[in-house]
Parts: sequence; structure tokens; C-alpha cells
Amino acid sequence: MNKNYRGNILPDEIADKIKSSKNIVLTAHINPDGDALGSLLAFYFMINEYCKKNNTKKMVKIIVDDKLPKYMRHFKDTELIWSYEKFSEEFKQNFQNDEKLDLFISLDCANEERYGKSIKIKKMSKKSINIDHHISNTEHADFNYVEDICSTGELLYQFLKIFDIELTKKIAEYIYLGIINDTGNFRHDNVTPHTFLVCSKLIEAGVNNHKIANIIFAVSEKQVDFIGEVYKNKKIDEKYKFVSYYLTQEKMKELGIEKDDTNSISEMLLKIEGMEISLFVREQEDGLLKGSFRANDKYNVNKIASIFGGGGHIKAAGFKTDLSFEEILEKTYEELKK
Ligand SMILES: [Mn+2]
Repeated sequence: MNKNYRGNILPDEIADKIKSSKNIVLTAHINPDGDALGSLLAFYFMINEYCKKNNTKKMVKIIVDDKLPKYMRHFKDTELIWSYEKFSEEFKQNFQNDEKLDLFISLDCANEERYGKSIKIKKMSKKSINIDHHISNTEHADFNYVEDICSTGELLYQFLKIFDIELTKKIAEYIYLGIINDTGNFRHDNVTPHTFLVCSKLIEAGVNNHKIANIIFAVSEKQVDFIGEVYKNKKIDEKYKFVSYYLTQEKMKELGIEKDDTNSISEMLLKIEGMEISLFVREQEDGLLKGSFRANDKYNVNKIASIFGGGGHIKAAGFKTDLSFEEILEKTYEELKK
């Protein structure tokens, strides 16, 4: 038994529940990243392979209640990912009033708030399963499997054996997408011997690591301008080795950037030599502020983000709040001083 695991269900029991379900919805968190989307597609094709091999049919739908990152246009299977609206239309047409879905599975999703409208699908389902790798996971489903591992993608790898299916190139590509997204292309300290073991199998199955990394880490010209702005106007606190940047809606309009262009800014800030902790805060259209912390060895940002009702991992965590940027800084400093 893996010591990094918590929950109330084991992978082979998850597979049994999938095998006995006729219709299944897979979802992941809003503001979906490469791990959320890669995991959804990898798991979808695993279930697909299982059905093919065992000559059985299931209805499996992938629902994400948010816009997808632009780079996903490079993966043609992205058309399999439906909006909540498209799904509920289809559901109304094919299901009776009180009829329920057999199984709802969320991947890479730490808490219920991160489902977006997909939370309604959970309520329309007989059973729910939560498969995730965030240490802040609230065990929000009927059945929970949370493993402290670099990515949900890496976590899903074990299901190949459980379903007794081949690792196809497609499945390998999507697991790889999840892994490089969440390890920052193997830079973060969540990389383990197992990560490389899995990746060696993925490359063996035909993954072009160069191509996938170029797709998800490419930066647009506008992003480059924005990165210049961030590096120029970041605030550094030498005492705590704390670097921060606050992005307002006004500035976003001025630079002509979208939220998609602001990914991994906190990671970028932490690259500044000597920094121990970084914070990137972005004002959303609804006025709420979205924050993202990264840290090296000194601080636990999962704990700091939890003050604002967020969480994630020890070295990478996020939150959403109605506090002002000044109030966020104030509360952060209270933690840094401890
Ligand atoms: Mn993840």
C-alpha cells in the first residue's frame, strides 16, 4: 500500500465501479491546466480501451465548466471536452426526469468549489469518485482517492494495469501532458524516481517530449510584453525573500492580455535568484482576486493559501478572495513572520 495515499477507496475498487457503470461523467477543476485536461483525456481513452478490449459499451462524457487554455487547440481530442451547457442539453434529451447518471468522477480537483457548474452533475449522479493529488483535497466525493504525487496524470498510470490495457500513444501523450505541466517540465521538487519510470514508458509508447513541451510552454508576443512588465514592476521584500506582483483588470486591458496569458507568473517570479516565496495576484472580471503562491524550501504555501480559503501543495498553492491586495499582503506577512 502506498503510504502517500488517503481516502476510502482503492484503485482496483475504482476500476470495478467504472466497469459496472453504464454512463459516466468525468470532470476537472475550473481554470483547467495541462494536468486537469491531460488526466481527463488519458482516463477517457483508458476507459475506452477497456471497453474495446471487453466488447462493452459505455457513455463517457468529459465536462469542464470553463474556457480551455489556447494551447489545447493543438490536441484534436479537445473536441471531446464539453461545456456544462452542452451536456445539460444532451442530458435533458436522453434521460428521464428522475433518472440519474451512474457515476461522476472528478480528476485533479481539490474541493467542490472548483467544480464550477459541474457540481450540479455530481448531484445528478448515483455515486461520485474523487481522484486527486492535492494535499489540500477535502475528500468531497462519496469515494475519495488522494495520492501525494506530482500530478494526477502520474497517478492515473497505475490504472493501465488494473484495466489490463495497453499504453497507447494517445494515453501516453495525455499522461505526459499532465506530468510536465505539474512538474514545470521536471523542474519542481515533486519529481520522483517513479515519475521518470512512468515517463520512460510514455516515451517508449511514442510520446514526442519536445513537441508537447513546446506546445504548452510556448509564449505569445503579448505574453512576452507582459512578462517584461511583471519583472520591471514586481515588488521584492529582501527580508523575507518575498516577491509579488498584482495585476489589475485595467492593466490587462492596457496590455491587451487575457487570463490565459497570465499563467505561471508566480513560478516565473520565484526564478529570481535568492527568492524563497512568490505571489501573483490577478483581479478577475467579477472583482474577486485570484492569488497564486510558489515557494522554495522555507515556506509552506499550502498553509498560507488556506488563510484565504485556498490550498494546493506545500510549494505551490492558490486561492480566491474578496480581500484587497493590501489585505492579502498584510495577512501573508503575519504568516511569514511566524
Ligand atoms: Mn494537478
